[in-house]
Amino acid sequence: LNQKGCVIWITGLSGSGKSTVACALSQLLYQRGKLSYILDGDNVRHGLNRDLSFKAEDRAENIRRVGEVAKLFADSGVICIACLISPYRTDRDSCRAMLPTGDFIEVFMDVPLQVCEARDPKGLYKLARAGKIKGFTGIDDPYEPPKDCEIALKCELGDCASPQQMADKVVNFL
Ligand code: GGZ
Repeated sequence: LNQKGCVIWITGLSGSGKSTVACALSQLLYQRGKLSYILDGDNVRHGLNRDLSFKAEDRAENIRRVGEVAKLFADSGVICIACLISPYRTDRDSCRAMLPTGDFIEVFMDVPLQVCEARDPKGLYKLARAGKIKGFTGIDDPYEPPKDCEIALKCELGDCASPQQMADKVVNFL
């Protein structure tokens, strides 16, 4: 395997495009002969982490487990792309601390709540606004943006780069 493992940790609100960018990035890496694997919060919560809720301590455990698994992938030489809301800075920093310096690349989907809410691909924001989902990130649960992430992918109203362009930025960083 002609590559070194690492963890690319994509954080951001629901609907900010984490999974889409992860997918585009994985394809770009594949084209360059690099093996990657995506750990998506939404998927992992159906299996490994199906015992966890969305309260703060369960989100912390969700992120800790995915961090540990991501580290195993990185150890094996795979580029592991983890995409989770991971709303708390301290949880993300704990994952960073599991890896050698430089092997944890934090990518922030810097997308205003307004944009995520307008997209609302699964109708979850609508349910959260109606009080049918409690503790929804960005509505009645916190999101702490990174203070010094490696990459910020900024997207403003009416001005979002394509997923490919965003994935390109990550590849250039690597
Ligand atoms: C946030 C929630 C919630 C609540 C369900 N808050 O955009 P999605 O729908 O498809 O992905 C989101 C997913 C978030 O899981 P994570 O493992 O990434 O979250 S965390 O890192 O905070 O543990 C969202 C859906 O689950 N979802 N309820 N209350 N997102």
